[in-house]
Amino acid sequence: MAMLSFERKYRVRGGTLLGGDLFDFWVGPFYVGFFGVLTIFFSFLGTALILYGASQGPTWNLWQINIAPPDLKYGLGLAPLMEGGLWQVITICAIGAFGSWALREVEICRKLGMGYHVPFAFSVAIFAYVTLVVIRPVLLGAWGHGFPYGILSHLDWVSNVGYQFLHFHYNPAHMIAVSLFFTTTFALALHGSLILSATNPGKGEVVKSPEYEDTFFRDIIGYSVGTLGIHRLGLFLALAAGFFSAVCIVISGPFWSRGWPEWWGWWLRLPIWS
Ligand code: UQ2
Repeated sequence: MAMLSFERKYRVRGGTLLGGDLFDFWVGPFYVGFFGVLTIFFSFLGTALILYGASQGPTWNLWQINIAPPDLKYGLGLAPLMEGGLWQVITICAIGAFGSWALREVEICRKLGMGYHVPFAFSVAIFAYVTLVVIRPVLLGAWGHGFPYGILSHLDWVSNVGYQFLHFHYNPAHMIAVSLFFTTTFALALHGSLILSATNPGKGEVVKSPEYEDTFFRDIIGYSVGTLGIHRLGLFLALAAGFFSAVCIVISGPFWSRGWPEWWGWWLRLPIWS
């Protein structure tokens, strides 16, 4: 594998959290590390178990393959392998793989003396997943509340859980999460188009400086958030979207068990209307 001219310079020893120098090496372009080994272990085991589960199921149709969580009757206990136990072990593998990947990112950040923004951002995505398959099921008292691993089956789960609360769009945290997702795409559209407009000039034209980017937005709306600011804003919006997604599902059941439209009763009962 070809090495980029600057790559060798950054292949420094140390920064590891675990394993010392033992796994402190690269394979081709990839840093390994203790958590690289752990990521490989959990991903291979988890994938093998998914394939085994599929082989015991009724179909090889990619859309219909399903690894279901245990029945509610098993509560927070272990279930037999073919009755949700596979789902439990696969969930452990998934969390192990995601967590190891995040810690491998941390080790690379430490090697390079960079901030921990990337592993922090990834951790918010892991948090959203863990909320679905661990935190909420534990709060509700059964692993059976986790979502099934399958393309169509997980869509059915989302639909069923949504209808259980009559109309999920009335969930205030869901409203905030959706708004943040849209605002994220809006911010990236603004940023991506602005950068291309400045740095991808036509033939014979010169690349424009960030001052042009600032000036465009000051001309049109009187304000520029700045070249660093737009990236802070983007990270904030995206992480807040993931965070409120986790909030909107964890409050559904553990903290509110009626229809979400009913939650707005407090608004209708405000004394100012009478
Ligand atoms: C900006 C700026 C950038 C940008 C963008 C803006 C030079 C290259 C997109 C404009 C963004 C603003 C005004 C914030 C909009 C607010 C929300 C909530 C979407 O000023 O600095 O850097 O890419």
